[in-house]
Amino acid sequence: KNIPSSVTVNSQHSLKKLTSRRQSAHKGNSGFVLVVGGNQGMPGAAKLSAEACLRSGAGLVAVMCYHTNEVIILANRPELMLLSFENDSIDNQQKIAKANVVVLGPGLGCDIWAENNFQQTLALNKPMVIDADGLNLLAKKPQYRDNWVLTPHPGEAAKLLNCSVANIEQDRFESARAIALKYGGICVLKGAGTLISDGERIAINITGNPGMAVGGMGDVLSGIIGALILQSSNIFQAAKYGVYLHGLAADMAIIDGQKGLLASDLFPYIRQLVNE
Ligand code: NPW
Ligand code: AMP
Ligand code: MG
Repeated sequence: KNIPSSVTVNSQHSLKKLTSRRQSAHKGNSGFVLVVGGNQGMPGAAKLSAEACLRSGAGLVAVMCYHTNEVIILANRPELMLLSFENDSIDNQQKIAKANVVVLGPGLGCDIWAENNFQQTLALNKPMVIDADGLNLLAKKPQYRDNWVLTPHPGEAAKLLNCSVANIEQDRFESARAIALKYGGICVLKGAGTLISDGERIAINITGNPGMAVGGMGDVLSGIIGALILQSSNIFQAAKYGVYLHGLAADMAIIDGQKGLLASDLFPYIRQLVNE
């Protein structure tokens, strides 16, 4: 209802092809994503995001999480690596510097540990996806950058614009545009009919379903977009592609019904779609 004519539909036809793996590819040139999050009580958010990066085609993925969560993050996913700002070894610091893209926020929390990691990650000045508590922290001290994708749900969007969730939902098109204009980069305003805006252009997504209304689903999206930034011509394309693919994977995964869908059920479909 009431879709302005300036809004495009985020369909398969409007998406540019992802770059394919070269014959001579090696893990070092397939892209290195660093996921920062996973505070106490929320290791799963960082793990889901990191695994989504791997399944979306990143060559290397490392996680920076609260130290007591390190074992659980590596459990059953030994392909992941661990890094930390608190470890001052040269190897650790060199690896942090090598990350091509950072996903900042899944399960990060908002305590002192979170705030320190948030500030140190921003100082890396890499292309970034900011999600979840990363957005809650950004809203406290707004900054403007061209090289980030912000992925708020309406609750986080309300904090970013200092208004109520009702205000956001009243005019989602204007809200998405306003966030991109205030903070720079791309805003992905999540929910049924996710919007992707760079402040001028807006696309509305048509994939996805109510089965996705479960914890961890947004964390998976942040990882997909992080990995697709490495395979797209620009961050607007990466955000549009990621949202489309995330919704389509969920549409494929509800073969047994919408209720009971898990965020991790999307992984095999994400892998299939990213190769098509
Ligand atoms: P309410 O309660 O409906 O009135 P938060 P979060 C509102 C991690 N997770 N439309 C909502 O309003 C995340 O990564 C960890 C409208 C409430 O006020 C984060 O780091 C998981 N309003 C952290 O938890 C799995 C909406 O926003 C507020 C809305 C907190 O993230 C779960 C809630 O937002 C989770 O991903 C909507 N669609 N959605 C794990 N397994 O480790 C929300 N609101 O406080 O930022 O809570 O999104 O759960
Ligand atoms: P989060 O709230 O951060 O976990 O993100 C939830 C994810 O699921 C977002 O990508 C939403 O767009 C998606 N989602 C949640 N509910 C629906 C719905 N009813 N229809 C389509 N997508 C949804
Ligand atoms: Mg979320």
